[in-house]
Amino acid sequence: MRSRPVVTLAIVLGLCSTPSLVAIQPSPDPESIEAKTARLAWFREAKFGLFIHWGLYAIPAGEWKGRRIPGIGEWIMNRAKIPVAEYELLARQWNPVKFDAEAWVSLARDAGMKYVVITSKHHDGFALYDSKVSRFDVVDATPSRRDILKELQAACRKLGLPLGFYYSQSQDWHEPGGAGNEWDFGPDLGPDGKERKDYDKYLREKAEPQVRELLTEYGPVALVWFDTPRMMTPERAQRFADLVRTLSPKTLIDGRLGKAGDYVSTGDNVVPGRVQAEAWEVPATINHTWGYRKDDQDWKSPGDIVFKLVDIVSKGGNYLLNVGPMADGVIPPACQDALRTVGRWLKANGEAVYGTGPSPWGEETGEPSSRGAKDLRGNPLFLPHNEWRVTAKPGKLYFTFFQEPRVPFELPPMKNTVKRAYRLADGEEVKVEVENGRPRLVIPRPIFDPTATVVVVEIDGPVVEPLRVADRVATLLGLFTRKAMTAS
Ligand code: H79
Repeated sequence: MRSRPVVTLAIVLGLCSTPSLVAIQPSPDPESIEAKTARLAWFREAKFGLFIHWGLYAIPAGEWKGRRIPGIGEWIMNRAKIPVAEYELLARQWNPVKFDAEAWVSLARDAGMKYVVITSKHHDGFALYDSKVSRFDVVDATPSRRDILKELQAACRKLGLPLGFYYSQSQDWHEPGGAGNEWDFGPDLGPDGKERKDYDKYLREKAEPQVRELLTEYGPVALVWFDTPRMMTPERAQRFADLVRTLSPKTLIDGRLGKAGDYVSTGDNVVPGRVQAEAWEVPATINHTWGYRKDDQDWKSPGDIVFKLVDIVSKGGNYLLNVGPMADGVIPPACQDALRTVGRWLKANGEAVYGTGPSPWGEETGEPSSRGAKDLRGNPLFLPHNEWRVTAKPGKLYFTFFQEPRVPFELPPMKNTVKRAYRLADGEEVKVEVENGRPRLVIPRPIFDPTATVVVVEIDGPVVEPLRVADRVATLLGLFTRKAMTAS
């Protein structure tokens, strides 16, 4: 049974745009389940994290030699087929004079985010810290010489936010043995599918020692965020897992190592349709790129971000929302504004998010198309419903409305009785009427906060006891019988 949620997740996602991205793996050995649950406790509470993609690619910012290079900004070396020797020269221009680690972490805190994950090394191979096993890093190769991760680690410690590191374990376009750079070093695989590079040499001499450095010198490391596990056999993935587990047993492993981690990572920007029991996380962009691109200022609105956060949390997941700082070290101001607005909403309504459990129902998130329509990948088309979501804590349900209900809002079926209901942001009582045995909320119009209004419903008993169809029929029959009896 334990593997089912993961399978369902994969089916609902209908993924495969980035085939390697979701770990569809059997659950880990039983001996580790307790340890895993304990490791995951903070992560399951946190719900909302800040992802940061920063590196040399912030300098060209989507443009190379006067040409606009389409696609995600951190892929520019690949998309423009920039030779290593030329890309390396960018390091000489790296001088982020406005970088202020505390400003970044304060932004995360103000946005209501509870953890930070930054690219320690992306596919381009450039490390944002002083690595002893490579000179292609922010201290050895740049005039700035500031150790970005050291400064961030100090800021996160000071402000009390856990810090995790993205690490591209497979792709490293700077190294002849790393995966992905086929323009300088030829194809990773031959026509026979056999590996043609000394990939294990790269793993042994760069990737594994760098992960070791991060875990030992930049700890405590909240999590390691591996990505795109090309050529990651279970044995190779296990070597990384062993490093993490032995050097830092509390550190979480994401879902893209190449074997099951502590939680499932969905595809980039992919939100599953339904509640998932397993811990999971959506990595997502705030515009359309991870690394900064000067031509992408299309920031998601605060309302959109709040919806996505509550939607994800009501399905049991975490939202890891990315920003791409500019080369001078500043996070684009418009994107900061959107995040701070989300933070103000969370200040009043965070009780409906942090530490909550998912929806006790789940049918509210949408339904398969009744006409049997298929999506682009041939999977049954899922039609989401986006009017409201619900999260839960013992004895309490948090209904978040993203638009004004058109009629009094009938609570989903449950055996529990409703004790009272009130608005979360200001504590104002919300009237509960009972009609045909079903309680409904009478929500004053116009709705309090058109972005998202939370109504807390207190129930008897700690958890919702769902009312099955048979129970509902019985209730209705009971009512009819009573009515008939009083009428006669
Ligand atoms: O770090 C971010 C991305 O750089 C990384 N994962 C997130 C968290 C990622 N690596 N690979 N992918 C995402 C899939 C990449 C797909 C594409 Fe492309 C890159 C589409 C366009 C550029 C590869 C190159 C496929 C077409 C061109």
